[in-house]
Amino acid sequence: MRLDELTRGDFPILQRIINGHPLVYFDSGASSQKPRAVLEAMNRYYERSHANVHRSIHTLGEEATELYEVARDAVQRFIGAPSREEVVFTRGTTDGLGLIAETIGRTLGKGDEIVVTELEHHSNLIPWQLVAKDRGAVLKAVPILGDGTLDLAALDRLITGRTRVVAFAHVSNVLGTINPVTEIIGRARTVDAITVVDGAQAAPHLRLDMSALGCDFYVFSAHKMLGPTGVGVMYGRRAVLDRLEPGRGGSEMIKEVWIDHAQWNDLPWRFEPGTPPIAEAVGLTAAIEYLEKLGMDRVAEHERALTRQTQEGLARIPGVTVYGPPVGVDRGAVVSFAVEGLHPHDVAALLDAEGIAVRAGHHCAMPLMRRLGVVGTSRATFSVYNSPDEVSLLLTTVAGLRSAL
Ligand code: C6P
Repeated sequence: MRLDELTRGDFPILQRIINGHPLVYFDSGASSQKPRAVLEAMNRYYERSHANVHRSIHTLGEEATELYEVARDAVQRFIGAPSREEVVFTRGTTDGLGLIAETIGRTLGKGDEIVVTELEHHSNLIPWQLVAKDRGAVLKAVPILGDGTLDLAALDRLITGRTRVVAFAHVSNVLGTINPVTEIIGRARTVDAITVVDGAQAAPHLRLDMSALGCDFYVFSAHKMLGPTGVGVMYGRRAVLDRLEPGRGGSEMIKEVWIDHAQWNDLPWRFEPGTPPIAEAVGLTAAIEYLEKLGMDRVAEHERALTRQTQEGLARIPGVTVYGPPVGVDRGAVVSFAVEGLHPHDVAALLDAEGIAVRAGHHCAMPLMRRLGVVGTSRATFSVYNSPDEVSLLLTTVAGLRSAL
């Protein structure tokens, strides 16, 4: 059975009729839909076990803490992290990247260099701009080549003895490019730079193994991988976390506090100030269990097929441009395209009139838009519940837009 046939009935929202048409949801890259298992787990938690975590010894306090820490075990397993102490809950990818930038930022000095890439989401660019401005550090970007892949020869030139941080996306949210993570990390290692990987568009689609990747930090959001909004993960390599002062403080991230100083809590709680997103972590456990049951290799294979069908089909329509690595090069579940004569927003609006949800605009990657020479793109992104028939509908509808011009 195909994955969409297996999963579709688990997603209540997919029953919706939009503008008189059955919903075709091709915007999972912005936020995926949620299976009933996630909704029920969160509801059950609030109905039966809610209390704050790590502070109350009453039964509900213990139950909530247990459920929250079980979520950490689930994440550790899902991303192949060597230890649970390396899994820190955040509010999402942006929050995680901000936390890392603030934390590492304090260790940077004038003239230190931060290397990012031209295809970064603003969430992996602006925090570094703020840090660079604050510390007098220098921000450099690895350019992309014509096929949407990174210019690794330029990376070699940009990494110098002053490079302290190399921060880059695992998968581009616009082009779908899968960056060669281990290769980039290998080069960053030669100068002992800290590596930060934005996994927002990879975690929902690829089998992850932190031990194999060897990065210092890896961040992602639950809401793009069938989980709830408001919770994300910052994986941090223990050797690095151990030597970093917490970037943010308050609440239960301490052991002992005096007026003028404090002693930090153990990992991972040292990096989790304030009441965490507990119900959301419970929802994330359910999302991970759902994905694990399907099998991440199968998920990747299903989405790879949809991506390829979309790339090939769109490329055959006259006047349609498809961005990013060509067919045959492995990429994430993302296809950005342009329809000649139509603004990307018009494409999205016309598709919405047919019940097809795609995203259009700059996708929070303005430097990349500038590099591509466009104001924006239309973008279809896929998840486990999408089918080849839905892709066929997208293709005929886009072809119809062109011939109606
Ligand atoms: N990209 C998209 O439609 P948050 O919003 O914090 O969960 O994720 C931010 C983020 C960071 N990095 C990458 C590569 C991303 O794709 C995103 C979110 C969405 O492409 C919304 S702009």
